[in-house]
This record gives sequence, C-alpha cells and structure tokens, in this order.
Amino acid sequence: MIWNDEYETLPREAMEALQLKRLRDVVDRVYATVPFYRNKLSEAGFKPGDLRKLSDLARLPFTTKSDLRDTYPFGMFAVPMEEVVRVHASSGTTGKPVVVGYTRRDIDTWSELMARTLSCGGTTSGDVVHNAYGYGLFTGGLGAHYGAEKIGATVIPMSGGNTKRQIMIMQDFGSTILLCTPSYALNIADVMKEEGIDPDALKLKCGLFGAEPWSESMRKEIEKKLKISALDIYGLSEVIGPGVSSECIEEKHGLHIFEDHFIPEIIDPATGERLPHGEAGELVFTTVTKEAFPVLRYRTRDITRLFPTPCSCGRTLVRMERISGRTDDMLIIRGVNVFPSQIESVLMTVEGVEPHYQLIVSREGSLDVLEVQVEVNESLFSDEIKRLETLSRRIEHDIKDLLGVSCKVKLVEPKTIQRSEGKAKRVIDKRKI
Ligand code: DLL
Repeated sequence: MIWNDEYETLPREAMEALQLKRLRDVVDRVYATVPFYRNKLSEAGFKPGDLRKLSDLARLPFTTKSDLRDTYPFGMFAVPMEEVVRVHASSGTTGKPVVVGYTRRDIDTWSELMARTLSCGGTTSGDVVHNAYGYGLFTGGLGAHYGAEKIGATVIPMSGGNTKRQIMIMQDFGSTILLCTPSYALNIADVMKEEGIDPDALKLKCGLFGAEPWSESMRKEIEKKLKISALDIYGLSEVIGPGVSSECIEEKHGLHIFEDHFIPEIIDPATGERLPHGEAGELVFTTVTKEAFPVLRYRTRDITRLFPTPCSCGRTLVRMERISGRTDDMLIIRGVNVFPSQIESVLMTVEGVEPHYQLIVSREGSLDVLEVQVEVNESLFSDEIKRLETLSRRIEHDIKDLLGVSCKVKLVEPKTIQRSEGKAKRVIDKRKI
C-alpha cells in the first residue's frame, strides 16, 4: 500500500528536478538564517545561486554531530523560537544531548512520512497500532504516533516497558500493528511464551522495527515467534526521527528512502569522497523541506549502500541496505544511544576512580545488558566491601540518570584492565544479532 502515490512513484527525472528546486531553497534559507551555515558555505567559497545542478551538492561542506554540539542547544535552528512547536533530543558524544526542533509544518511533514512508513507495512484506518516506542525526548514514540493518527488508525500510546501489561493490552484491544525496537519485539515474544500465550491469541499482523541494528536472522526469529511480518524502518533525530526510510512488505529487501525530503549520499568515511551506487560507505543526508532544523550533508556515521533497482511495490524511491555498522563507537543499548565518552564523563567525576575502564555489552535472552568495569586506586580497593558496593551503586545511579540506561558497575583492582598499545578498546560487544 502506497500512502502518497504521487511522490513515492515519481519518475527519476521528475524526482531530481524536485530535489534540485528544494535543495536550492534550503541552501538559500540556511545561508540567510543560520550563522553556522553562512560561515561554512562562505569558507567553501559558496554563495546562494551557485547551485546549478544536483551534483553540485557534493561541493557543499559536511555537517557533523560535533557541529551540533558546538551550537547547543538551539544554534542550528533556522526559524525564530516562536515558530518552533516541538523539540526532541538524542545522545551527544558528551554529557549534552543534540537538540532538534520542528515547526508546525515540520510536524506535518513528519506525520506524512510516518504515514508512508506505516503504509509500507499495510497499515490502514482499520488497524489498531500498538506503539511501544518510547514517548518523550526520543523521536520514536511521538513520531510514530502522529503518523498512525494521520492514517486514521487507532493508536495505543503504550511507550516502552511493563511487558506483561503490553501483552494484556495487545490481547484485549486487538492490536494489529506493533511498533518497537526489534530487541523489544523479541522480548515480548519471550515473555508471551513464558506466560503460555499463543501468538494466535493475538491479532498482530505486522511489526515496524528500528532504532537499533538488527539482522535477517533476527527478522526470521521475530516473524516465527510472533507470527507476523517484520519490517525494518530507519531514521535519526538529526534528520527528522523515524520516517527517513522503510522497507515495504512486498519485498522486505532494502529500505526505500523518502527522497523528496531527504537526499542521500554515500561517502568514503576516510576521504569524504562520494561513492557510486552499490558501494558501501557512510550515509549522508541533506534535508530539503525541513524548516526549523534543516541539515546540509549530515554525516550519520551509519554504514550502508544504496541501490536504485526497481521494486515490485511500485515505489521508485532508491533503497538502502539494512545498516551494517557505524564508523564511530556509538552503541545502542535497549534502544538508547550510548557513547563510551558519556560513561567516561560520569566515571571521571568519582574520587578514587582511574581512567581505565571497559564496557561489556551482552544479551541475556533478548535484553541488552551493560557491565561497566572500572579500575579504582589501591587505597579505595583495599577499603571495606560495603563502601565499594555503595560506590558502585552510586555510579550505576549516575549513569542511569545521565543516559537512561541501567548498568552493572564492577570496581576492579588497579592494573587489571588491559592497557592499549594504540587505540584503547573500550567496548567488548558480545551481542550476536
Ligand atoms: O532511533 C529514530 C528511530 C525511532 C528510528 C524509531 C526507527 C524507529 P536516534 O535516537 O537519533 O533516532 O538514533 C539514530 O539509530 O543513526 C542508527 O545508528 C540507529 N538506527 C535507527 N534505525 C535503525 C535501523 C532513532 N533500522 C541512530 N537499523 C541511527 C539500524 C538504526 N540502526
């Protein structure tokens, strides 16, 4: 099912003409309103009007997460605050989040894009959409919510957590579409099994899963355990949130990018050179319709490749392969983006803790588990066990406070964590996805 026939099936030439028109418009707008972009564009010798063809995009400078940090919180907004009706935020590399803003029109655009995404999974006004993405600063909950309402479906705004209750509501309310992270979908399936609930007792048909990496084998497992079709959906706060690209139920092969709003490029992360279709590299997006928070050539750090092969669903939108990794050290733990540097910033506020630590991530059942091992100095380590335990609890609490993820802190003897001979290996990720 295609939500917006006109734009999702545009012939290539018409799509490129539309992209060029919109790209010129956004470059003019940010040049006029965002000092960061005016400076960056001027440094690159670029003036509004210089953009003649779509390929000129490759001459524009990149934008990175650290640019967003430097302009925290609202420095990248292209409209006055009176026009901003909503903000969301995602993890930055330090203690401060990245803040993104939306005008009323941006919220409409986002709702349209999420309506498209949900339609990729066959959602109609007759469906009951069980939305277990987190509501709050995270873009998942509210983004999906507005899209489902736009379709006219019945939305259950569950947010995450309390799995047994989620299952009860799904049974009682007759949920047909499930929205959550893929690992949470597996968790729901496991709890259903423990509770002796047969998936046939539910009306679920399809799930739209994203916000973290997953694999084909996880798809198969979710589909088998919940007896549904499982689709991959992708997005990031800096670009809009979910609603950037989505698989279609017809092929479940690659995610269609909503190119009339976001122009994708793949670059070599080392050189910044643009790579041709088919080659894997870092995904870069330019938003061409957003008003409050447009980004030019934003480096997502996500690795994928693009392929323009026609799709049997009828969409002409280019597809991206599922995300295969990242170029930085960001981890996603239970759907929350975590940078090792954020944990380090908490550890370094604690007296007696040494700057040697390691994060061990594993999966128990379908749940991510994070253990933080950190060295403490000799005098602290020889202290009473009780004091050490109190200290561990305090660090666990501070990490939870800052990042919103629970972890287990293990204080270890000086010199037990392996020293690096180059780049420190801060993370041991034992998850098999
Ligand atoms: O995770 C938006 C979202 C919400 C997408 C709900 C899909 C569903 P952020 O919190 O800003 O936004 O995190 C964005 O999550 O750069 C990827 O590294 C990762 N990510 C998102 N979707 C996928 C996916 C939301 N389908 C970061 N596969 C992105 C792999 C994903 N990684």
